[in-house]
Amino acid sequence: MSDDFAQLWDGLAPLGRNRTTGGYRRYSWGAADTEARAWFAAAARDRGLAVETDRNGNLWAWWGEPGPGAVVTGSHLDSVPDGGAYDGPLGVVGGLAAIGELRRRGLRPRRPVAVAVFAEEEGARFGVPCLGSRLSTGAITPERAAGLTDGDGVTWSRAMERAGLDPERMGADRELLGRIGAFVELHIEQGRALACTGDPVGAASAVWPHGRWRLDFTGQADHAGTTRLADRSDPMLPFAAAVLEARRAAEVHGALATVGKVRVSPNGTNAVPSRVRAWLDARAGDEAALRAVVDAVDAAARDSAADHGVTVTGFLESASPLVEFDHGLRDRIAECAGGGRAPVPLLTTGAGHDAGVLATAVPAAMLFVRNPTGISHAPAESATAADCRAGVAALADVLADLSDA
Ligand code: HGY
Ligand code: MN
Ligand code: MN
Ligand code: MN
Repeated sequence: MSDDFAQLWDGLAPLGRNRTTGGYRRYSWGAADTEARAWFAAAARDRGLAVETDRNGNLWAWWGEPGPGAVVTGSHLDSVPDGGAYDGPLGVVGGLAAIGELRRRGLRPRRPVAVAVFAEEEGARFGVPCLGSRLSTGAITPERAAGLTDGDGVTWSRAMERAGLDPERMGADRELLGRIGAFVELHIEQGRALACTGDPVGAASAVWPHGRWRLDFTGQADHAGTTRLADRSDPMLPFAAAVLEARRAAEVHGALATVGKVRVSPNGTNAVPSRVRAWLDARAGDEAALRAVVDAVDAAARDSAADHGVTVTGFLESASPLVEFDHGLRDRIAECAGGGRAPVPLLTTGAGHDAGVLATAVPAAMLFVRNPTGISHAPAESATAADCRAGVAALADVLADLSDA
């Protein structure tokens, strides 16, 4: 394996990294994301790929005329706040490096091959994850996407316009999806399964059902030093009850529930808040467990709000059903990635991916690269160079196989 991967990696890794925390802050259409997208387009063109931006802001780098039966790989460049280096970029850099590897082997695909970069995969700025791939598959309407806003009230449409795109063109892209014969995303594993089995590479079998709910707790702002406890309508209390119930219910139902984002208004030390806005991220191996956790949190929030004279309103921001990847493609890539030895292990994941969204429209699958600590969505996310190379080599084998190279 040439050190094409290392050279590409060194070009992208510094973009958007926060020097203090070592984490990444690449928010869609922001300066760092724009810089990373420009880096991708230049690196792809340097490799003779034709680069286009689709109607929903996703980037496509084509090897060969875009056409039916295309074999597509890729991932995303945007990050969560202070995200790790590999979540997304490993699949983007890995895709470019895998094409470089096919060329190094003197292989010429008989089908078009492309590397895609999907917009707003983390939903860190506009709240709905996999927004670019959801728009392309019609999983979200352009009307709803257009009105999504970031923390400063900037809409998705406005941000697209500022990036030089026409939001009026947003929407399901059947023509583009019709070209795709198979989509295979390379991604760092966000867990420790491969670290436990000792395999550098694995393949995904399914993505858990998961979703994001917003809870608005509205009370009465008041003075912290003069308002009697009995006279308060403090939204912080039902918020706290909801957070504790999320943890309890998740334990009971073998699920995962997180409240990692909260906005307090007016957010003053000496003021009883008027409003607490919080987001619940819940995930489970099956829909029933997921539903049970969300219902339990909703009930706890409402009961506590009633006790404290607070109103609570819940909004479903995004939901993703259980995704079982295409069995034929899944098994074929697991075999191929095994390189003539045993197929690589199959893993379920609680992490959402563009591959999971695209799976509703085209045959899709995922390859995972070992994550020695399992840590992700944090600056400490890591993967060894050897395992990244093993992932790229496996992806190259898969692309060669699927594109009849
Ligand atoms: O949050 C997730 O599941 C993924 O990292 N977008
Ligand atoms: Mn992520
Ligand atoms: Mn990701
Ligand atoms: Mn993804």
